Amino acid sequence: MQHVVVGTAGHIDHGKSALVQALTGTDPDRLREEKARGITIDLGFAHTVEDGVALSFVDVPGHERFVRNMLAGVGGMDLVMLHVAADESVMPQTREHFEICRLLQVPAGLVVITKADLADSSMIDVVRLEVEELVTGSFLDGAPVLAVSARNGAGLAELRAALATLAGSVRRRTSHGPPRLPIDRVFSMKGFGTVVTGTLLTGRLRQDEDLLLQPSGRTVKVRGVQVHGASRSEAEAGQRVAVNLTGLEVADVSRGETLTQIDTVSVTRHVDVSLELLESARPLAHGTRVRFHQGTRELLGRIALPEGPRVEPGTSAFARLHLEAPAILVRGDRFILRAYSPLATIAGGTVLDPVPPRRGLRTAAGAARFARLGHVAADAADAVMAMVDEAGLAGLPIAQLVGRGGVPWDARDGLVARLVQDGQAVRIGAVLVAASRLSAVEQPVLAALKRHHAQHPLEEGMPREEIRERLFADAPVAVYEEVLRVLVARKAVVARDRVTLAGHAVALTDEEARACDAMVETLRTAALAPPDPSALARAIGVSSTVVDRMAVLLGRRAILVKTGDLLFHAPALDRLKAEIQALKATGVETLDVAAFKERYGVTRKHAIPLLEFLDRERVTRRVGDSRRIL
Ligand SMILES: Nc1nc2c(ncn2[C@@H]2O[C@H](COP(=O)(O)OP(=O)(O)OP(=O)(O)O)[C@@H](O)[C@H]2O)c(=O)[nH]1
Ligand SMILES: [Mg+2]
Repeated sequence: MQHVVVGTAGHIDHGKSALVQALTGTDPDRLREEKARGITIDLGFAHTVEDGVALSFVDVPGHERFVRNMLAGVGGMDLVMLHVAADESVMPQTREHFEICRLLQVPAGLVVITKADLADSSMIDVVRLEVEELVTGSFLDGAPVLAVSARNGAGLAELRAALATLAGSVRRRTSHGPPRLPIDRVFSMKGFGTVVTGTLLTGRLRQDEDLLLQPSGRTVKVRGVQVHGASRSEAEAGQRVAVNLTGLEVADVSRGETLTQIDTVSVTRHVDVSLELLESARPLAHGTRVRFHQGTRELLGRIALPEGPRVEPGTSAFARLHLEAPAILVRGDRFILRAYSPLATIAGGTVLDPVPPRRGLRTAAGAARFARLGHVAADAADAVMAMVDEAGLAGLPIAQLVGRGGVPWDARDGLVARLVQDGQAVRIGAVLVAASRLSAVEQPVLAALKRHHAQHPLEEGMPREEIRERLFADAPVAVYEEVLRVLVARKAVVARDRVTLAGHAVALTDEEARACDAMVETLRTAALAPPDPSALARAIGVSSTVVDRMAVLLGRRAILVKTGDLLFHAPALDRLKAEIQALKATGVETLDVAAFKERYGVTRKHAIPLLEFLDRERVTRRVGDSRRIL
C-alpha cells in the first residue's frame, strides 16, 4: 500500500485540527493543555486509509508562537492542506505557513476553505480570490481549492477524493539502504520504554537492528517498529513510524535528533547553502545571527556571505552557515531561516555542501566555488564531481557520496561506475580522484625527476619516498602508486626504490668510467684482501676523490660493499657469508680472530672489517673476543 504524509498548514483557529479529526476520527490534539485552551501547541498525528492509500496526517499549530513546532512537522510532508477559514480569509500565519511550505519545497498540496458553514457563497468566492492571489506562481498554483465544513460534513467527500488523487502523483522516496529518521516526538510507553516517532525520509528500518542516534553518536537497538498503530518487522521510506528503542531513557533523546546509520548523513556545524530571502524580510547582513530549522532540528547560527555585505529582500544568495551545534544534513536538504528576534520567517534554502572545506570564503576562489556548486546543484553527478575535484589528490571517500553528496544509496555504485567510465574520475581504493587532478600531477613529477637528475648526475634516481613527500603529502599512498603505475606503463619513468626518468643514465666522464671498471676488476681479484682506497687509487692511477665518488655509485648498485675503511667486491662477501653459515652445519659454533685470519690467510687489517661485516649481517655475534656463529 502506498503511504503518503499529509500536513496541515494555516492560521490559528482556522479549523486544521477539526478537519483532521473529521477525516480520520482521531483528535490530533493530545496534550491536556491543548484541550483546555482549544488550540494546538505541538504536532499531532492521525491516520486513515482512503481509496487504497494510507494517509498519515501531521497536524501543526497555527499560533505564531509555535511556528518552531510547525517547522518540525513540515520536513516529512508529501502533501500540504493549506487551511483558510471562510470567515477570516488569508491571515498572517496563512502567509507564513504557505511561504515555509514553498521554501521547503513541499511537492504538492491543495487549499481548503474551512468553516464553510459560517459563510455564504459570495464570501467564499472572495476567499477564493485572495487564496489564488497568494499562491499564484507557486507549487499550489492551479491546485484544488475546496470549501469544506468539519461541522456539517460539506465537501469532505470531495476532499478525500482530491487527496487520494494527489497521492498518486507524490514522489517515491528511496527505500534502499540505511534509515534516516528525524525524530519529532519522544515518549515512554508503559511496558515498552522509550519510543521515538518520525517520518522515515529514506531507507528501511528493521526490528532488532542496531542504529545510531545523531548527533549524540549513541548506539541503540530497535526493539519494535509500528506503522499506523500496527507492529511491523520493518518500515520503509515515506512511512510515519514509531520505533521502540532499547538502550536509552526518554531523557537521553529529544526532538531534532536523527536515527540513522554511519555514512548516511553528515554531522556538521558548517554548511554551504543557497538561500532565498523573503520580500517581507529585512536585508540580511554578513554575520547576522539566525535560527536554522532543518528536519525536526532547530539551531542557532551565523550567516557568512561570500560576496557583498548583505542580501536584499526578495533576492537569492549563496551563504555559509556557522552553526552553534551540529546539524544532520546531506546535500540537497531544504531548510528555513528565522530571525533571531523578533521571531519571523525570513528565508529558506538548499544545502549545497554540508561539509565544505574551511578555506577563505570571502575571496575570489570562495565565490567561484559557490558559483560552481550552485550551478551544479540540480545534478548529482556534477555536484559529486565538483566535490571530487575539490578534494584534489586526497580524493573523495566513496563512503561520503550518500552522507555528504546526497546521492541515494541505491544510485551510489552506479554513479561511481559512470564517472569512472566517462573518464571523469578514477577509483583508487576507497576514494574517487578527479582524472584531471591525476594527469595534472604528472608534469610536476617528471619535472622533479629532471631537476633531481641534473643536480645528482651520479644517482640512479629520486627516492620514491621523497617524491611522495614532496608532491603527494595529502594523498593516500595508493593514489601516488597509481600515478607512478601510469607513468611506468607509458614508459615515461622506471620505478624501483628510486624513480628514474626513462632514458636517464648516470653520466660518467671517460676517466670515471675507466676508474669504475678498474676498481671492480681490482677488487674482484683481491677478494677478501683488497688494498685500502688510497692504495687502490694509486694502483689504477686516479685521484682518491674519484675513487670515493665511484665507490658511492658502485655501492648504491650493490657491486661494492664498504666495511670499516675498506671496499670489497660484493660477490666475495656473499661467498664468505655462505661459507661461515655452512661451517655451523659441520658443528663449528664459534670463531675467533686468529682462527679467521688463518682460515682465510688474511691479516688483522682485513679480518676485523670482515668480522664486523658478518656481525652486521647477523651471520655472527660478537661474544667477548670471539664470535658465535648464528
Ligand atoms: N462552525 C465551524 N466551526 C469550526 C469548524 N472547524 C473548526 N471549527 C471550530 O473552530 C475552532 C478552531 O478549530 P481548530 O480545529 O482547533 O483550529 P486549528 O486550526 O486547529 O487551530 P490551531 O491548531 O490552534 O492553529 C474550534 O472551536 C472548532 O470547533 C467548522 O467547519 N465549522
Ligand atoms: Mg489545531
